[in-house]
Amino acid sequence: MQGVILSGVGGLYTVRAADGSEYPLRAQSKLRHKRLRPMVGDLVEFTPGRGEEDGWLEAILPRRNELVRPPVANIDVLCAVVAAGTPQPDLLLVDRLLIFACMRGIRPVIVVNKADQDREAAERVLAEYAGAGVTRCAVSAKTGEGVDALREELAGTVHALGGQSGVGKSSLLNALYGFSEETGEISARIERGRNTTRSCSLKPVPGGGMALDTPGFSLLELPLMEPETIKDYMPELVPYEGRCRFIGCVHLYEPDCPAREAAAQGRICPARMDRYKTLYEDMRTRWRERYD
Ligand SMILES: Nc1nc2c(ncn2[C@@H]2O[C@H](COP(=O)(O)OP(=O)(O)OP(=O)(O)O)[C@@H](O)[C@H]2O)c(=O)[nH]1
Ligand SMILES: [Mg+2]
Ligand SMILES: [Zn+2]
Repeated sequence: MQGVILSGVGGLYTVRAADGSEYPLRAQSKLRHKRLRPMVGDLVEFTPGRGEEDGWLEAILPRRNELVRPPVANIDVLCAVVAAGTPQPDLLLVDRLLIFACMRGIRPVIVVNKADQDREAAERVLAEYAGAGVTRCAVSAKTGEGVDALREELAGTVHALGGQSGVGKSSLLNALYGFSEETGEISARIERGRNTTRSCSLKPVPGGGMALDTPGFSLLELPLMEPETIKDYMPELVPYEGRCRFIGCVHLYEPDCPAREAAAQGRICPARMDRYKTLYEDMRTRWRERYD
């Protein structure tokens, strides 16, 4: 039979078959010998057991993508969540999440939550990403505004919410699906942070998709890569490939660069270009120091 791993705790995996039934399974020793570690989100082949623990997980089908923290495979959509009010949006984190999603073949969606707090701020953030080739939603987990549209956008996909602490990721899961995630103020979270489990699970949601149920996905830094490749994951810059005076132009320092011109004229969002520069320079430093 085939199914998807919803969760795994202490070597016992819960696998959901196409008909919605769930099975507790352990990994067959041949998987363990091959050092194949099943992950939440894996599509697997298995033989169900009769009792609680005598079913076996036999094969892991090829992964489309995998995240490390949280450890999960085959994500379709990554929502980069920010707040229109507090905390102040960290758009550099949003940019990192978008680039990361693009690298991994995951569809990014920008969600500006807490639109009830500051509608204009919400619109400003959405406007910055007009050219970024992403779906953009303004929502409020509190009032429910925009929540139906977001649910429709995510229907039928395996999705995860990422973003700073306090932007309302858990509140959104609750508003979208009636989950009962813990939400709260920063102080309470730090208190709890000490023994928060690192595990995550997938929860089937109405509409056929699954949501990643986790404290949240935050990306402190991009995976190490050649700095020149970052531009390939910025949809605003892709059309300029090969149109600059210099081959391999990174659109930051070179003369006769139509992408820079576009940013100067506001056809590419200048603030996003500035953040691209920050990401590029950070990566250049990391790339130079990669063997230290
Ligand atoms: N005004 C307003 N407040 C909200 C909204 N969504 C969440 N909040 C509040 O923001 C705070 C943080 O919400 P959480 O859902 O815990 O945030 P989180 O992103 O899950 O935070 P971490 O779990 O720490 O990553 C809570 O006090 C929520 O009540 C919203 O749409 N509007
Ligand atoms: Mg949370
Ligand atoms: Zn250029």
